[in-house]
Amino acid sequence: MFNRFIVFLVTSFLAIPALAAENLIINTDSRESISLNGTWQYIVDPYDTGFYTYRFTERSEGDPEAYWNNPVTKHRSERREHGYHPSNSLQVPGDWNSQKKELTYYEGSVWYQRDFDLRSLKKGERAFLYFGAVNYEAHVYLNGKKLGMHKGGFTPFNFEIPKELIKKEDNFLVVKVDNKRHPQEVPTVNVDWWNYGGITRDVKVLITPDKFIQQYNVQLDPAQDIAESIAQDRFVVTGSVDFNRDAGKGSVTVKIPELDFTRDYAVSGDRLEFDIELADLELWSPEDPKLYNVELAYNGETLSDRIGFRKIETVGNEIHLNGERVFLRGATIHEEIPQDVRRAYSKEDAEQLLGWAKELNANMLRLAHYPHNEEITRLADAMGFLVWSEIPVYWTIDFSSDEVLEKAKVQLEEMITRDRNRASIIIWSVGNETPVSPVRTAFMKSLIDKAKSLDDSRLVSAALEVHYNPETNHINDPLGAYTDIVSVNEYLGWYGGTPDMCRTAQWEVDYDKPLIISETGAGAKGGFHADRETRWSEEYQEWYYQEQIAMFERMPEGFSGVAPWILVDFRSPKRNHPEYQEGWNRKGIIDEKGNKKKAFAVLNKYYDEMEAATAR
Ligand code: GCB
Repeated sequence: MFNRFIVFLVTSFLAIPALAAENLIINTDSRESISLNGTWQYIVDPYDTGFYTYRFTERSEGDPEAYWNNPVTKHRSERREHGYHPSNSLQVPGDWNSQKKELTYYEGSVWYQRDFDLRSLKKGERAFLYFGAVNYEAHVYLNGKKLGMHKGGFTPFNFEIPKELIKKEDNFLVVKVDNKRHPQEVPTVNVDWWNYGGITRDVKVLITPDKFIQQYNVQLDPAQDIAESIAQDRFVVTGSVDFNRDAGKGSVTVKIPELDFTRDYAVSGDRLEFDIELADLELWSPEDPKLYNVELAYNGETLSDRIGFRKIETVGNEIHLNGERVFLRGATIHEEIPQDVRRAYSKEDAEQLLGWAKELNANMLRLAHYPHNEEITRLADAMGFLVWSEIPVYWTIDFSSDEVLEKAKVQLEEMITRDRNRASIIIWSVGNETPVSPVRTAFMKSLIDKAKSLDDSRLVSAALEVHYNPETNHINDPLGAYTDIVSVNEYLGWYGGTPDMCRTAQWEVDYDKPLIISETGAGAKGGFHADRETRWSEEYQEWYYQEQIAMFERMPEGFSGVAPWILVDFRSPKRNHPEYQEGWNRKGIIDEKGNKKKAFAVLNKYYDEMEAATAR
């Protein structure tokens, strides 16, 4: 952590633009901040004219034609070929595709601009520009200077604003956003979802003390034997706090008011670790999603968070939550609001999506196929969902490239760092349906090792593929040797044959680990009714799930959950049947207008039965 910070200090001192993302500041809602959400102005720049000269070299800082500059025209004879204007405006957060008809299909660069005022900083205070997410590549400029660049469309990042750059009024902020897909990026060019571009999540200026808590992790100590803890009513909560720099002298006060816990910890160096012994702790679970206020006070700043305490582990081929076996009644979602055809970003959006999952009686969410916004993971904590959170290592990434691996690791670290205090998250997924080869397996193992080194308190998985065989469907992807749970996507009856094939299907797993079906699904156009053998009818999809559910009875012993693909229809440019798809992946059990298809009731009934059968 310290090294990256030093790199930034040195580079800013030498006035070289710092291009490495800085260490992430977490729990930004709890800090002093100024929201930069709202109306921004924009320029669409498909040729990157604002970035490159006509010789295709990056423009220099003061170049009046660079779109991060806004030169004042002093005389009418002066030539100007760009400018920001209120008639070209976009709302932030939000994707551009849903806001401007002419940008629906656009993939390329858009320059975003807005002004903001900032109160003068007191001695020792610092200011940071924080972005919840920008898809995909963001170059950030303030008052004509580059602050930094970030790649990765679904994770947060921040840049410190050098003091000498800050003005009280009219700070000129420009972000170049580029969502072009590339073979060497994560995800790569080929995905089954809409590539929404833009500043898709919150933007804010954070004001912090000179020395502050940058990250922390407070959770039930994963090492304790939970059955013993419950029997003895003696729980250990373990905490770590990372400061932005060497803390020098001082102390952190940790409070959990509801448990009457307050203690001061003397600090030195850039990290503090502590253990707290507690009795009368109510554990977090889907049935009782108990959250405690946890406060960390340091150097004049108090961070407060809502934290649940629970233990997740595998025991043989079972998944155990708080010492008891749990069956995952899943719902998979994309971060999309179907009726508006846009990215989800707000609390209300999260309530819509998670509300549907609750109606289904799901207890688990698979957040596909990239880290979702913090409103979703925080609401999952509050509503009691177990969560699978994933990085977009999807299908055919360039597994032979160290650079691509590095990019995936950055996203993995940003995902884990932001959300490691969320009790709901039980599984970090390092990818989806990656094609089997030694180089792929080495790449994925390296991600698993990284996830474990960052967080050894959760399970790590990846959605694997299975190839159908009339004799047995053999789950033998070598990656299964390294994941904690074996997760497979299976579409028997949709991509392979018709649903009745489930009746004779046999399943065999090479690993003595919990097995979950991380996807299963069939397409149906909402409102289209026919006999059950007619593809795209609601009756076909209903039949598909009836046969699947009957088959689940015969799954191998460690069968521990299922996540139907998908809760609601979602936009995908790959889905071009003119009558039934029209640019939508129709595997939702809810259609794009929010109507439940017939299959919804089938799954709902199955979940009610599973809940009764596995009541804890
Ligand atoms: C899959 C993918 C998912 C697709 C789905 C489909 O296996 O993981 O991203 O959208 O199949 O509908 O084909």
